[in-house]
Amino acid sequence: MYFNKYPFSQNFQFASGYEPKAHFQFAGETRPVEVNTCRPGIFRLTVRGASWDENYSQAELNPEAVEDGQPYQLEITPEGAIHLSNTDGQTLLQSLPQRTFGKCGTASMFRFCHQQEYRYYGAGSKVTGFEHTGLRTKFWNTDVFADFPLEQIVAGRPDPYYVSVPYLIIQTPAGWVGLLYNNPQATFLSIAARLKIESFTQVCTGDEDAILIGAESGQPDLFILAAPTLAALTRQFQQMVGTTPRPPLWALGYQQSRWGYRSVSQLQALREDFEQHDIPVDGLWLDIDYMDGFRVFTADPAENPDFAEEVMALSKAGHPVVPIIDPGVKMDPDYDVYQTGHAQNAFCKNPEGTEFVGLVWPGLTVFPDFSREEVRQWWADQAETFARQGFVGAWLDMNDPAAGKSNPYDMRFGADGEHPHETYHNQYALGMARATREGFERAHPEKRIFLLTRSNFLSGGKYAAVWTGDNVANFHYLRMMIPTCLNLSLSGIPFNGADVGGFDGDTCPELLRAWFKAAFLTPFFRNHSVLNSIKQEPWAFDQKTLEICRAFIRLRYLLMPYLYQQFIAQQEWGDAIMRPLFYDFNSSDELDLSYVDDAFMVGPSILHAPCLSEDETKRRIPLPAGQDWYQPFEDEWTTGGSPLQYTENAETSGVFFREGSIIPLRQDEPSANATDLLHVNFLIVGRPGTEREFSYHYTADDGDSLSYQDGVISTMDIHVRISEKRIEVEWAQPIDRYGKIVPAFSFVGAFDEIRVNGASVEAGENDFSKLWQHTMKGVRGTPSPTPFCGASV
Ligand code: NBV
Repeated sequence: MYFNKYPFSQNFQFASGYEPKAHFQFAGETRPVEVNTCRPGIFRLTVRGASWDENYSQAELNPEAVEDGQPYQLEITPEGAIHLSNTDGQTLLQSLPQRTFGKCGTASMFRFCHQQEYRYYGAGSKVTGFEHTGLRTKFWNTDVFADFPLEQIVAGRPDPYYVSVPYLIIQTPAGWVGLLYNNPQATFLSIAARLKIESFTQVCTGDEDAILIGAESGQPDLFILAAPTLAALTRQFQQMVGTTPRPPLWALGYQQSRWGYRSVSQLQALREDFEQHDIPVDGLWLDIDYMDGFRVFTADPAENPDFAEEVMALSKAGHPVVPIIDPGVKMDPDYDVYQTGHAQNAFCKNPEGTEFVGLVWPGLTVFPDFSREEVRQWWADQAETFARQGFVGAWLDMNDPAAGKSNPYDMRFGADGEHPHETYHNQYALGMARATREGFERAHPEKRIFLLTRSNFLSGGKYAAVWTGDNVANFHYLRMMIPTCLNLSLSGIPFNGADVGGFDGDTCPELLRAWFKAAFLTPFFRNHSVLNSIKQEPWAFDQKTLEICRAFIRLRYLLMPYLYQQFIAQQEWGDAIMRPLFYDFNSSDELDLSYVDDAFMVGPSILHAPCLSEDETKRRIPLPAGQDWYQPFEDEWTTGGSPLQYTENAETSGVFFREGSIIPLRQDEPSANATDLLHVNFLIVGRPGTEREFSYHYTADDGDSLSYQDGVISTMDIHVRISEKRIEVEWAQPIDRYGKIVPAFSFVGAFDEIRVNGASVEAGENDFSKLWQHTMKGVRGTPSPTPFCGASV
């Protein structure tokens, strides 16, 4: 697997014809092909023959689970050209006759026509940029710091990256298309890419106007999805690959990690630091040094003498301890995990048929073969025993898989090592996540489990959230966070985030502040840094940095009920959580949203456009048209449509609430981490002086158990009517099995008359801007009114 070389279409033989429901024709041979319409708007083309008869993909794809879709037409001509059109006869995507499907030995590719107007997104986790025109990329889960020179990482765009999702999203003038290559081996994409000889002379390859999607080996299995909007396409794709299970609330809170946290007593002290600095925090994370000689599923008895009791105690106090779990098992005959794994033939083989040995933290290390069900069961048993010590979450690392300097091609899969490395390489992390989740769920059948993984594969979002791996503490990686997270979000892994503050190298106060501000609304929010780097907890630098980090963490907790609703919508329908602006809005003549990679939506109602450069305090914010926006930091209204010149000061950021929405907030002071979803302050984002009606549906549950699956939830429906300076709110609670929701309401702007369920509410009891400012201050001892905010009714 060469990172920088790609199958070249000139070396491919393209099918000269297509026999419906039968095969592609090549000179002297045919290849059977199956074409299915799985659901309206979801087509599948599977080609067989020679080495392609079996598909080794372990991605769980379930097109039958897709609720609705629009009818589209997929036609394949006798010359093998593909034509995708909508019911109005408009073409979304097409390919050329006798130049659509090609083979080159074990490799395969589909070739489609690129159009100038197309825009491209998705492709999982990449740091190559947001919109993908011109990109050539491979999918090969990579331990980036091990496989690229540092100088190429620090200011560069290393590719391939940790996660493989061979899924390309295409915006066409007639609708949205998704191309998914369900192939676990080394897959590739070339999107109107131009080639150079020795990086100088550009040559014409004939593929400048083509989209190539294919694999170096393995069965060609192409899904083509079509939908009128990106939101509809994303729902379709998410429902097909599986939506993200409803997470425990704590996983949405602020997480504190660092390579160097090695004992639970250290985490206990950390917790006290948070308390002392009046900063809410949820998960506290343990990196590899907590283990006994880096043996997975153990704890160092010297550092952690009362491991289970201490873990339980912290967890009971509301701070789940999240331990790192590496797949590598120390090759130590006196270590029970190695013993049982060895006895059960659980480890990958080398070509000579003995256990494949890699070189990672524990020294000589063997690797469980997660491709096999019986090995996943064995691993789940180990994980179950481990989780019983009080863990409801885990952090899966090095599962690219990383075997150090040992040649990965010597790592084979199957009980007798019968499958070559590339067959399961990209899905190693998927198998590890499935098995670990199963073990943790068995240990805590009544609880929601949270897993974070570094690598992942297509459909893996339902087992584990993903962080963007080892980034660098510099502004380049801060800028890359938004495009990387956005593309991951659209690729079926919506629960994601970056190492806040930067992992490698030393951060500095300016960067830490900027990163906290930029990331406070990303789906996953964790501060993490490398061993021996300068410390980067919120209080590690000066008072100003502490206050800003604290303020933005508190704002996240204030917005926790809103964030949680986005995870419910993800689980139920597959809606993206963090989204590009064009997910909810159209570009206008003045404002092209296609390339906006420095601003994002969180759910449908909040837009965030942070400053991302060292010396940037002013920036242009593309506020979508047809819409008024409320700026909580400035307590001002703005009308969207043209780019806004925004000036950020130390304590503000470009946050905008969409007019016509309702944002559920915490009612209490957000200095504690626990969020009470029954006591909610509904912020009505309605602009006085308009004529408008809008509605909202809110769901509460205990945020921790699975009782919501048995209907133990409470819901609230709210309807708002604004007429000039008068606002009327009506609410009802159709379901209260989890308990009564005790609502409060806040408003932005001066209304003369406010009525809630017919009763008049005094203006002044509900001033949202005061509440926002109060939350920002975050200074211990600030008097907190009761209720903290909102007009109680
Ligand atoms: O376990 C140590 C680190 C961890 O902190 C980081 O987040 C992972 O991405 N881990 C990689 C292994 C060592 C990498 C040099």
